[in-house]
Amino acid sequence: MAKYDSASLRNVVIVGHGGTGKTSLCESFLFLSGKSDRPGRVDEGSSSMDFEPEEQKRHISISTAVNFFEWDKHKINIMDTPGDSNFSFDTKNALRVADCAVVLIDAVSGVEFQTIKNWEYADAFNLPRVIFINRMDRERADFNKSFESINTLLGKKGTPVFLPIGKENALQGVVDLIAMKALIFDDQKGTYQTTDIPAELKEDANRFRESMVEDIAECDENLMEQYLENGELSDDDLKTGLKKGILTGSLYPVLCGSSIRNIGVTPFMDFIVKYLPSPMDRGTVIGKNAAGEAKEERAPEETAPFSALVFKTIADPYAGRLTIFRVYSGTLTSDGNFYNTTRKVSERTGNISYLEGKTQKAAEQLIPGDIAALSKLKDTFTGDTICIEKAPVVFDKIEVPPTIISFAIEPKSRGDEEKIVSSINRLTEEDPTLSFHRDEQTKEMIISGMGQVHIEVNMEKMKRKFGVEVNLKTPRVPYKETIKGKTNVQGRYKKQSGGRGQFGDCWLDIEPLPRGGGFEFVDKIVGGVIPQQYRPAVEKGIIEAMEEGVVAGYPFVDFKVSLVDGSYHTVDSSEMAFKIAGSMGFKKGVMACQPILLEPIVNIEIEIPDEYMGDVIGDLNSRRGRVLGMDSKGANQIVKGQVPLAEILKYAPDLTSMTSGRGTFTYTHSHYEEVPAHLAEKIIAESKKEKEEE
Ligand SMILES: Nc1nc2c(ncn2[C@@H]2O[C@H](COP(=O)(O)OP(=O)(O)OP(=O)(O)O)[C@@H](O)[C@H]2O)c(=O)[nH]1
Ligand SMILES: [Mg+2]
Repeated sequence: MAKYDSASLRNVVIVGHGGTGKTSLCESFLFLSGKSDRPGRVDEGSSSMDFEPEEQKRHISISTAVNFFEWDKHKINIMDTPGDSNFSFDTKNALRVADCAVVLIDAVSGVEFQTIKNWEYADAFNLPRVIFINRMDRERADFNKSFESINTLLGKKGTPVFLPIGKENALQGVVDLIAMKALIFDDQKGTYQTTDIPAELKEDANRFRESMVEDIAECDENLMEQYLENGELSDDDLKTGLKKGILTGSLYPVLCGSSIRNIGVTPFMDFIVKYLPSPMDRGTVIGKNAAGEAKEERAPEETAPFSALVFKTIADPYAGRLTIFRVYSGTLTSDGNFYNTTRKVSERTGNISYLEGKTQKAAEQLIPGDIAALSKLKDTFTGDTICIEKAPVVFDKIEVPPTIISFAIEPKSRGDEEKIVSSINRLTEEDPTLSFHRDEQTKEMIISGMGQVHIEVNMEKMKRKFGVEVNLKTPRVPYKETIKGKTNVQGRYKKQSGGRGQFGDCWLDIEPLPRGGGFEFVDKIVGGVIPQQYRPAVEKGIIEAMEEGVVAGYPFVDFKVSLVDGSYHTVDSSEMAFKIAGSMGFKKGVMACQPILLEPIVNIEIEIPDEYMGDVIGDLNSRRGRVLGMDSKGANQIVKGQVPLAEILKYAPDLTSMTSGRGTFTYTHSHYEEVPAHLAEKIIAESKKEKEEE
């Protein structure tokens, strides 16, 4: 491999809605640059970028794959991201470390919702972008319509620099509006002939060329002056203006082609080299110092202290952990140490490699801006900043989003519980959006994540990598029980059998506490009607009994018990006897206090485009939810409300179908409320049935 400097490096992330051809475009790059001898096919499971079995089975990408190719004396690092929103965390991390994004749009569907989301993420990083309208060879491909959707749905004016020649099956090539030439592709190998623009496209080409020149001129005052004077720009000015416009985000060039047929791809590779920014063009980045102030500057120079951000981790049960990072400054050699500022630990560097899809290629020394991997690190994970200890810096990482769906998992084989815990820990190393806990109340093992597909994919991975199989179930709702009324009740336990008997007797005042009040016990015994040593036993008895309430066996909360009176026997009384008396008093007493079921209520925030407001609010009402407020965020609306947890266990897929995938939501536990009577009956009946089955 040739040696490169930072100016001849490109870090390109490929994003777009699912199925727009991102992986196929990467395959085309690899094939046309000579890196692979035939283009891998997603549909045949032969793609080197979709190499995980879970990807090959579904024919979608579920994880960012990193590779590189060499083109025209440049090294182009490519990051092929998943289009599915279940795996957005990976996509965001790749956007975070890239120097530019290729945004893919399908020529039939135009801009789709996940493309809008990715566009918004890219906005947050001020990432230069180029748009590629792909799949121009498909039936009903429509360049103009797709181009217009950029304006209407992304709210940005795209600047065409390629126009298609022909479409659908008759797609022949592209008009290059910079050279004002037609590129006709006569085989599937990416080679083309340069000809004059066909007569029937001349008018369009002239019109689009003019608007392209105008857009470029608008990026720079000097260019604008020249343009106004001459009505054109010189070739050099046009090219430097285009590059600058892309870098500053004032211009979004639009190209087109077909990744499967390798049409328009080779000139796109030329375009990447000529016009997309290098790490040098992107310049100095700013990180935080030890005090958390954003003051540490790092330039993409070899002499600068080494700094890099980890944006992905691959956990392989055999090869160990692979930690993938992007260098921001300085270099790293394999024979030293580095410092992890996020976790404040030093680690040995070990082997450095470049990623080539599934495999790696050894790398000796890294240049500023490069993307590479370290193997078998112990303490370094996604989001960590690594650097040299003498020049610490912390770069902002992508925060792990809150999970939105949970399942209870049950091992298929008995005794696999422990293996599940250790396997999931390994999976979460690779994917921190997966989370696991054991519910204290329901005793279930709960796995949570970003969507059903996300959980399913991870359970498949667990089976493949660690040999553990599980069943997924809807998790139980952690209902609780409480009382609405008061009572004064006696708990009396008396047993006489031959020798020493058992005797405990207590009088309890039972009353409700406000929601969230928990349990309170007050000892109001005066004098010695129950000796001091037995009174705590009454409380213990109640605490044990309240674990399983009288309504449907759920834990009892929000009530107060005062021990007000009682009696004892000098021989027969014992702690045990008073414990039983307390428990008996509790059970009898709460039955007389209108016991009820409580259910968890969550705070929910739903982000949706305006047009879905009516549907989403109507649906929330039908789930017994209430809207508490609304807000706007960019072009979207945010609905804030509260809803019973039981009603949103499967909200993620429902919201997706209600909003064509454009809605997102988060929720957090808020408080408990009484379950409406008609629903309580059902819950009680179900719990009874379960008990009988046990
Ligand atoms: N006709 C046509 N089909 C294409 C083209 N590019 C990709 N496809 C097909 O479109 C489907 C999706 O392609 P992928 O490359 O997997 O798309 P992707 O954007 O990587 O999809 P995700 O990874 O799921 O987000 C596959 O069936 C491809 O064969 C193209 O240029 N023309
Ligand atoms: Mg893909």
